[in-house]
Amino acid sequence: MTRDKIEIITDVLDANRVVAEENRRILKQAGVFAINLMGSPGSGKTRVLERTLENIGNKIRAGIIQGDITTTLDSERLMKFEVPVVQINTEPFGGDCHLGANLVQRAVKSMDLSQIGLLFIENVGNLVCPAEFDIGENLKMLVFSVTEGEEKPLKYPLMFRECGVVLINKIDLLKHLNVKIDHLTQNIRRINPGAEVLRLSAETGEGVDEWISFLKDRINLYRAS
Ligand SMILES: Nc1nc2c(ncn2[C@@H]2O[C@H](COP(=O)(O)OP(=O)(O)OP(=O)(O)O)[C@@H](O)[C@H]2O)c(=O)[nH]1
Ligand SMILES: [Mg+2]
Repeated sequence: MTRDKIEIITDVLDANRVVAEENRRILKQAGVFAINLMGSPGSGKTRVLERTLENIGNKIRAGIIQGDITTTLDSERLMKFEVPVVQINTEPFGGDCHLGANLVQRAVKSMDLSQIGLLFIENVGNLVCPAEFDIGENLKMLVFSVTEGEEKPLKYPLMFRECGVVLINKIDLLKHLNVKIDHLTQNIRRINPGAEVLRLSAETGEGVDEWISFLKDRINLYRAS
């Protein structure tokens, strides 16, 4: 057999992308819709997961991969739900501030994918680095809390540009802040006009129905594709 093209993996992002594509294939074969859940430390990613698992109903079976530099604290919070949870700690592998496709693949391969239809991968809390790394997800999602300030989409554009959906979280706190949610939304749209922008409070439950309905629509679209 002759080949007219030799593929050269030139950098770490290239190498990561190859493994990410493999992850996407593995997940597609199993019919699993995967979400890369990103956001600053404390923006409410795990709280949103808790709310989602409480409200998603029993037709969609979820699984979770939890990414943290260290500790299993977030996984422990999710143990009350009857869903498979796999923890990745990056500290033994250099303490990266983001998940890479390799580690995600190891976690994915340790799960019984036939038991789930939806996989949340909570990335390490960080508004910058995780946006650079494809991990094989079908949707990149940002949980951004109003306490972070309305100018952040302009200062940290890559994360906002990459995400298909932005959940503006902690809206229950708006009354205590000098943050205009419409201005924040405009800033998100300036950076990424195509992103779905939803508002919610994972604490009070306001806006959760709209989020669940968006999520179910996206899962159905994926299944039909
Ligand atoms: N008032 C209010 N507090 C919230 C809301 N969502 C999350 N919190 C609180 O914010 C804090 C951080 O929430 P987490 O869910 O741990 O945040 P995280 O993004 O998972 O944090 P890391 O995994 O460490 O990056 C907790 O004390 C939550 O109870 C919300 O909608 N409103
Ligand atoms: Mg968390």
